[in-house]
Amino acid sequence: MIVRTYDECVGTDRDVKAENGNWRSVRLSLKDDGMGFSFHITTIYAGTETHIHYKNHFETVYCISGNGEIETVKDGKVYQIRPGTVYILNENDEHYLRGGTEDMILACSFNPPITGKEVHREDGSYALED
Ligand code: 9YT
Repeated sequence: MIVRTYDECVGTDRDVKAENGNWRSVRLSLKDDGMGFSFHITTIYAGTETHIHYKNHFETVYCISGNGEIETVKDGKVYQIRPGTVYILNENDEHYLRGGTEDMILACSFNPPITGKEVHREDGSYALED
């Protein structure tokens, strides 16, 4: 069994901040744990907008606290995100993720798992490992 805490991950390689300052993500579990998914606690800062298109990954996201919204690009639909909301990107949905009036804390799971070396690309995706 593997046990680690959020506080242990803060300030390590697992603690990743977006170059544009829009978000911070603490990756509690990565590919090398061998679970088939990765698990992250992500903070989306209030008032920010991030274009995301995980073409190579499925992601499920649960809102723990704060508020924000997600807009799907293909149809322009806007969904409010509040504590208790889950959104499931089962179609690799391209979207805009917006922080609301306060920072939003999200629990995120990726399949396939993130390795920890990915960089958010121009097109909003992460590459698959070679
Ligand atoms: C909400 C969301 O898409 N989170 C993604 C996690 C974060 N960008 C990361 O850990 O790379």
